[in-house]
Amino acid sequence: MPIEISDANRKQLVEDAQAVLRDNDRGTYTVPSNKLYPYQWAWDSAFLAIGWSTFDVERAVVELETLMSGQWEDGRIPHIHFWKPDENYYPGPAVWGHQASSTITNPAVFALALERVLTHGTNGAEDEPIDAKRLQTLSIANARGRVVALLEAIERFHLFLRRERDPLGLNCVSCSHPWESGRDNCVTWDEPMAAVDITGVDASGRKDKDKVDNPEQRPTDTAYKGYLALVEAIRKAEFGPGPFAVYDPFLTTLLVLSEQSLERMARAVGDRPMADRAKERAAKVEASLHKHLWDKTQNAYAWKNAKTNRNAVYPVLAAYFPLLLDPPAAVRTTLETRLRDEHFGDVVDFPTLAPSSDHFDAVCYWRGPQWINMTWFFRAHDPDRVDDNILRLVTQHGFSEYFDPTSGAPLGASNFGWSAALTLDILR
Ligand code: 2M8
Repeated sequence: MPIEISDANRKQLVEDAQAVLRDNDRGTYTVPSNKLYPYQWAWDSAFLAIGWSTFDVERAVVELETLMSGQWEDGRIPHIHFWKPDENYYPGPAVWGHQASSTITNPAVFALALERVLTHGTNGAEDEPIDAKRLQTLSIANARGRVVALLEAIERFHLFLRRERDPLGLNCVSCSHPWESGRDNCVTWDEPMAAVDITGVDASGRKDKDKVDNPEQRPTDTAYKGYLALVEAIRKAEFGPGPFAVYDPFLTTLLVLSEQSLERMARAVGDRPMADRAKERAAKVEASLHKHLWDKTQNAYAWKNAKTNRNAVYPVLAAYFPLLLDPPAAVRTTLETRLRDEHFGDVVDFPTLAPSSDHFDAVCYWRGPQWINMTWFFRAHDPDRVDDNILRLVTQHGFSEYFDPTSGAPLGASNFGWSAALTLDILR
């Protein structure tokens, strides 16, 4: 039975979600959680901007502008901006070897977010592409100039990914650290991380484990040693990619979707050359995803370790993101069937790892729990199911960071930014 929410409860939910954003607001950026993550995180801010735009479009645009103001010369958008020193998070600037920001990046979701902000800011329907006429109704000062500046920054970032995250020239996206993918301790990284030397690495500075109800909800110390070893290797490589490079169908899909968004927005602001460039890149990356990361023998999209050239497939939700594009018909059928069989549950759908996997862990971070941002993407595929799942979780358990997919129980931080922000998007 789909969840039914009365008008009064709906109104309350909107007020509660807006309150989370206000609580986590630091003026020009929003932290994911006051308790666990006291800085600006890149892909969190993209989702947060979407949330803000449902009730304050100016604030939404400022969120993205702050994010882009810390973009590096090479186009990189760091995954964390350390705008104000804060002792409550580890690793901080001293470990990264960079005062202003971390030195790695995050999934390409910024064009998608900006497009959604513009849709909300111009009162557009969900599926109505943004165009020049509608853009004129965006009620912020100097709207066109500000949108153009954001588009240019986003294009520089897309070019950074093409230049710095494609070591084998496959036209797909790899990541140089599990944190770049946002899916920190996902099983897709177990094998490549096992090759990272963690001898002598000290993870005792961790602050995260004490901030959750049960440390088992967080990655292990061994995993953290690996993350810190890579941070150090990247620092030694003068912030070049370091020793870890794994092609990821999830990151590659997000780049295609973002290039498609960039194309539509570039057309709306009248920049045809940018729109044409984005269109060409989107087509090229999508064709390469289906060609290079679809593993015919294993009948699934694969993670390709660029260091060993080995493909590996995993029963993770991230493997189904190509469904949001235009895969060959037979591939689509295979994926749809498997998604239904392995990721639709009795209590909660869209766990990050199939419960049938030997590695499934119902409470440990990215190794099974349901994450609202991951689920939200599947609105393009199955909106009723997604909305029902998310609204059920947040009405019953609050805006938690993640949820136990076997019970719906809340995990990690409470009052978590993107959980509230994407609920606002759905309720709009
Ligand atoms: C988590 O990652 C950070 C490291 O970047 C951490 O665990 O300290 C992930 O869930 C990531 O996807 C998210 O962006 C970040 C902040 O919410 O937390």
